[in-house]
Amino acid sequence: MDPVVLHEVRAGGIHVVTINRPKAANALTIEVLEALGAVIVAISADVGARAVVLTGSGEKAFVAGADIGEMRAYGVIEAEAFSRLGQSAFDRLAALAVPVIAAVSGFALGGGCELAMACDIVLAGPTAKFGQPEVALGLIPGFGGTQRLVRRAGLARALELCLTGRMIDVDEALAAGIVSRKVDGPVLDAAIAVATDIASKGPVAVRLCKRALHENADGALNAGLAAERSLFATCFATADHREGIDAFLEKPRRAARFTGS
Ligand code: CO8
Repeated sequence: MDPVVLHEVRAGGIHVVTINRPKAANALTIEVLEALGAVIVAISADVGARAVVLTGSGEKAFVAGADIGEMRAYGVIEAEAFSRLGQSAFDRLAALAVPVIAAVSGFALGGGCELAMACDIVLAGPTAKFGQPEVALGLIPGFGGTQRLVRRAGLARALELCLTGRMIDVDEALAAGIVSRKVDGPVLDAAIAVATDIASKGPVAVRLCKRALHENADGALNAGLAAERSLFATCFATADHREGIDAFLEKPRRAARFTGS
């Protein structure tokens, strides 16, 4: 049996993670969520990690949601445990120190839309379709959709999408703030290119920048500005900041050689 989650570490500290159940539109089972959790732990332990690309196998789907067949047997207790498992995997993905880039082709529905929204950057191709169709199954989103969609797309759009279960195309998802950028060529290649670009920047600065954007995202402006100030100042304790500034100021200007220190 093929592993349900593939994990490959490419040159330059780029981790590529693929949800690998193409015959079931990459639907999320307990096994997938546990395997994803284990991969996230491995990435967290890699000090050389620079960025993560997350995608689904095949062209049909990024992830078409939680596995509906598996959920059929659930009672209230099993459903709560399943929701907790998915939320915790997605929270840990979002909390990785390095940026996570979703490469979305095809369906990103239910848990798939929720998974994409747990990523820092969402790249999507022309076939991408997003939605929270759970109400059609007599359910509600359970892997963070009611919370992350509001934060990304605003309450009015989130209510309309969750209450109708309507599927939207990539252009509407881009306008809603679910997608960061639409790409016309192969989405995985585009995501690797973004990861490679990020990997060429100051590694400590990239991590601190991600933290500054996420930290206090829901809180008061003053607390967010204080966190930003402190993280900004921390950059000045790195050798990389001096290298970045020197490389810019040198004549002729040169590319910085960051060491992550
Ligand atoms: N679960 C299990 N299998 C699925 C899923 C899914 N979510 N989506 C697709 N598949 C399977 C199909 O059953 C089919 O398998 P088979 O060939 O063996 O019959 C195969 O993938 C291909 O799918 P289709 O034949 O249906 O392909 P279509 O092109 O006709 O349609 C769609 C593709 C539109 C993606 C359609 O399959 C669909 O609507 N899928 C369901 C989408 C959905 O409702 N997702 C939300 C699920 S609920 C959820 O994610 C809640 C998350 C939180 C849960 C926590 C609560 C406890």
